Amino acid sequence: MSVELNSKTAEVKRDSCTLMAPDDRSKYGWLPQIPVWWIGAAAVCLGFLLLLVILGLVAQIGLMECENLVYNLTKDRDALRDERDQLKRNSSSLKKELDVLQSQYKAVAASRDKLQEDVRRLNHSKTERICYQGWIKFNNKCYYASDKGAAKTWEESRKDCLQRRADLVIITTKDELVFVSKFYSRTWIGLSDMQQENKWRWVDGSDLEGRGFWQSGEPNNVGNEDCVELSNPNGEWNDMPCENEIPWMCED
Ligand SMILES: [Ca+2]
Ligand SMILES: [Ca+2]
Ligand SMILES: [Ca+2]
Repeated sequence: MSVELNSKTAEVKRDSCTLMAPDDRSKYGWLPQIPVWWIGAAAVCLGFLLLLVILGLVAQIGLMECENLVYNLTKDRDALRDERDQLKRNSSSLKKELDVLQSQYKAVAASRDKLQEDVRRLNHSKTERICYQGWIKFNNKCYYASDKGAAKTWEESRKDCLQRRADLVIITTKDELVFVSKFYSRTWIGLSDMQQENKWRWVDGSDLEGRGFWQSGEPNNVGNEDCVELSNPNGEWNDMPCENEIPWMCED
């Protein structure tokens, strides 16, 4: 259909409006009439294709990311394996070092034990007393018993001991009492109350502690008895005049 428009009269000449036959349409360049449903279907297809393309792209990107992830994981796994192998090697090396250290420790401990034993022996030999000739050793102390037949006052007896760089014996134990009593039936010991009556003091200046080993009824100070003898049969003590002359015993 064509329409002629007169601009002057603004009228449309209906006569000029004629319908063209279908065969004439191609002659004038007209496209065939496209059904609406076909356009819709094409749009749906295009949309579907577009969706497929997008999905394909997404899948491609996802695949690449997966590949990257697998690559990174494989790399990390290989690194961890290397680290594990290195740790194994380190562990083996440390175990060897530990064995060496344990062996060295045993050797040092054995050496220490030997040294301790040597020190013990040295200390023992250092403290072990050696007595002069003529002296008797008892409980690591040295004793000198006066010569047979010799007898002196208490003061002279003490003087003899001092000249021997010793002093009259000090009895501190029952064992020592028994040991000293074996030599003579009567023996001066280093105990007296000559400075103060009934205050018994040893020659080293110490006071008599405890009850001592007095015979029954002693000390009785009969006739001013200020010096102590040890007398048999059981070696117990008796005070008697210091001027009496009997054997004596020195202790160093
Ligand atoms: Ca003693
Ligand atoms: Ca007395
Ligand atoms: Ca007496």
